[in-house]
Amino acid sequence: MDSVNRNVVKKGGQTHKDGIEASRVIRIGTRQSQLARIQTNYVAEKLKTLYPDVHLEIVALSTIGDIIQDPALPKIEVKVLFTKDLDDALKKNEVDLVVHSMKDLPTILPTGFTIGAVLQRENPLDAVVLHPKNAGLTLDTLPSESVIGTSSVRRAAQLKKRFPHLKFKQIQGELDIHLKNLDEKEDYAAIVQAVAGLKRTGREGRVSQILEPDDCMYAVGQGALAVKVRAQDNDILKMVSSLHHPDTVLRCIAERAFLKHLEGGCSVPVAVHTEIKDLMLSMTGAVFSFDGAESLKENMQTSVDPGNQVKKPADTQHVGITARNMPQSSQDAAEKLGVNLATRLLSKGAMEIPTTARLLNEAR
Ligand code: DPM
Repeated sequence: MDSVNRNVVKKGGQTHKDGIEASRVIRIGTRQSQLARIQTNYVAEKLKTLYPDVHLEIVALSTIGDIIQDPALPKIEVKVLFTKDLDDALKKNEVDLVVHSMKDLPTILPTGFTIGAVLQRENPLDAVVLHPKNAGLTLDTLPSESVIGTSSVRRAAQLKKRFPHLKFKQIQGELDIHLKNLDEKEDYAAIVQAVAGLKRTGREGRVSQILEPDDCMYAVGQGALAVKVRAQDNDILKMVSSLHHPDTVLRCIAERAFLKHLEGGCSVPVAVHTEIKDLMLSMTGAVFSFDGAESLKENMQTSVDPGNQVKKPADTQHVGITARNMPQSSQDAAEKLGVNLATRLLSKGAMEIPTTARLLNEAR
């Protein structure tokens, strides 16, 4: 357990301006992985700057998901494994907040929890990381039959279609393991990972090519950090809400609403692209067959006003996110956009896209 703030704990009874007792110790739970620890430290540092009097502690837990890494498990189940032990700790008041990559959080959170903060999104795109021997090449110029490693069916589906001369193979484990296997073995010509994770772990230098949305659209929530808290813990909710990045909140609400609505109707790879410009939230959403041969893609827009003064504080959750300090109307509009886009894809036949060929290696 490392302590982020070793300031002397003040005597009880003294209340911070945001309702947190100065004597209260705030515990932040994290998984043991390198990315999880870096992301947790980042959030802890932000909180420390905003609330210098509050005593923060980081509690690192190993989770079942860190131990069992079965690539055959559908991603949604993996998400549950990855978060179960931390959820127990949060429920039992052993920790007060948990930092997650937004894209690893299920669209329906376990009862009693909410996402109390969504931090400014890092670059949400995916990047190619080359085996050192291929330096200077791109997915276009890699020789025919080169093997690309990825554990994401979303990436494989899109890239198979776009780069038919390449082969795609499923890889297991986490970012550090992927990179180690890439460099130390001769199995893969390259791997594809989120720019955000590479940047945060100080590996931006390994990015050789950033994939634009025409080549590969990103996963729902990719690049954003989410702070999960107990839905009833008003003091903590109020404290972390100052971390909300309004544009990211609205984009994530739209993306999560889109995914949640699709999950009810079909189970194929899903990808998105969202943007807020001139008070318009624009969203492109797509579904793919596992081999990428079939796909459906649509765009819709809605007007939002993320910076607008809060006339009516939002009192409901939007796809698991609580942002009372942001206008309810914009959050409602973002959620509606996601649902409407999913409905349109379902009406255009998203349900008919084959869900067979689940295993990447069989898909070609
Ligand atoms: C989810 C996926 C992956 C992670 C599936 C997808 C990628 C699989 C992998 C839901 N979670 O993207 O289609 O490469 O292991 C994950 C990463 C990050 C958060 C690593 C990555 C960092 C970036 C971020 C694993 N979760 O995608 O390269 O904060 O979004």
